[in-house]
Amino acid sequence: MATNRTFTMIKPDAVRAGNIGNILQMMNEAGFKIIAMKFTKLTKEQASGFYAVHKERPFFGELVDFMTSGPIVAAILEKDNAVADFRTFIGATNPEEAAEGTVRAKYGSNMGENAVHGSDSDENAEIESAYFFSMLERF
Ligand code: FUP
Repeated sequence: MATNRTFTMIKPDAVRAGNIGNILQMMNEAGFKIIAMKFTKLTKEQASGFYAVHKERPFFGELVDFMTSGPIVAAILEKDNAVADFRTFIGATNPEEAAEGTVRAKYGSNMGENAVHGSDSDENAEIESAYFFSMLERF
């Protein structure tokens, strides 16, 4: 069963480049409704915890350094088939392989600095949402 919510972050590269507004507008136009939102900066500990699944990968240190290099926007989004539709909407992890018109094709720079995060399963969408937002912060 596909749930109707996913979790996203606008990553430090996109925030630094001034693209928060453009990306939120794209999300809005694609039919994603904001349920919760936070502008914050991850600590090393928080970024390491969020990406714990990758901790043995060679790029882990670089990933944590990048994700803590500046503020991010975290949000929970709602739409039918949210997880799969949002993955299509943001495009492939590597912006060079991302389909034209996707967020990563437009605003991503490379495999690491790829502008946005999107949950890869319903289960992870809830785990990642709970990492940032209590039930009282969800509307
Ligand atoms: P995605 O689900 O598209 O965010 O991609 P992954 O979960 O595979 O990777 C999480 C993050 O790790 C990516 F956003 C970027 C980073 N990454 C690298 O820097 N190098 C890699 O080879 C793979 C991922």
